[in-house]
Amino acid sequence: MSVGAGAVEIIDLEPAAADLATDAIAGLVATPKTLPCKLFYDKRGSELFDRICTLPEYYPTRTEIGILHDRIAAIVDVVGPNVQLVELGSGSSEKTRILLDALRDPVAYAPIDISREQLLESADRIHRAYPSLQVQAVCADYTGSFSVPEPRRPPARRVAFFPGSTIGNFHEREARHFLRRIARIVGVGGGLLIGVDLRKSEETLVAAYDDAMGVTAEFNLNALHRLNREVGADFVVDQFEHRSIWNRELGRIEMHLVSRVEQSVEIAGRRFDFAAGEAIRTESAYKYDLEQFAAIADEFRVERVWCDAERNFSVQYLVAECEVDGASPGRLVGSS
Ligand code: AVJ
Repeated sequence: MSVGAGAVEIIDLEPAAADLATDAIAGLVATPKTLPCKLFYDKRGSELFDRICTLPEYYPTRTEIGILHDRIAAIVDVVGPNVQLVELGSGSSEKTRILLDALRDPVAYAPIDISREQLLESADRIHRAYPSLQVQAVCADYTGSFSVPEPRRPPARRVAFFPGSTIGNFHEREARHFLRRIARIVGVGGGLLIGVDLRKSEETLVAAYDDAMGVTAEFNLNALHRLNREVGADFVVDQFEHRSIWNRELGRIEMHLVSRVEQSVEIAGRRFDFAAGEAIRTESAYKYDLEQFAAIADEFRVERVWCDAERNFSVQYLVAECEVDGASPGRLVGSS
């Protein structure tokens, strides 16, 4: 589907309709019980997430925006002119605008998002703010397989933008695979501008996921409200409480919903029993050292890393390299 000359183009890859009940049940039969973190982002959850981003304890958003603002000259310098900018999960366009305001002659902006409504809204906003920029909205699940359309004007390179430290929500193996897929999508010499949250004191991390105003608790509990609303589950939400813990061994923050009492819950005709104190893990957010992250992004070369003064958060520019059978990337590029 494509709408009128000069308007936003929509490439609809028809992401499979999310089957909430199936995903929830798959997590709840596991030991320990889990629920997928994508459950958070219905309309209410997305609003709560936007509020989280403004909380004093939640340092990642303002720190990343600060780095982007302060280092934008250096960033556009390494990214270069005439790029096709591909955004993975185009939720908040505030970060995108910082880039688009400074990039030299970007060829096209291709936001990729699973939520059609949000995608069209944000693509349209960008189109109105940058009328001469080709906007290629791709409705797809960026964690699945997707392709990026060629822009009208040939780009110097493709650069993916993946802010927010959302990479932290992937387990290590998934993160490795995901980053390899991105490397293939941007191609050798293409780039990835990514926000990566860093290890820091347990106190700071736990507070970022358990704020004093209780917004994160509400965000977490909304997953249960959503299952009640959308698949007719019968969670008594008051009988669960939010918890955020630092798992030192695995290097991740975990959000849990802890059952306050012994109880059972029914979802789509299946019953799940909870012991008093039993937890459902609803999110993992891995926090990396720079070295660790570089090892995971193994088909990229880390070109530049920008941090805030406290080294709480990093914005990194990675360049895709071919890494096949130990052959040197230079030779591979030269011979292909
Ligand atoms: C920005 C989606 C990666 O782990 O920080 C914020 C979401 N969860 N508070 C994060 C989140 C709880 C989040 N991501």
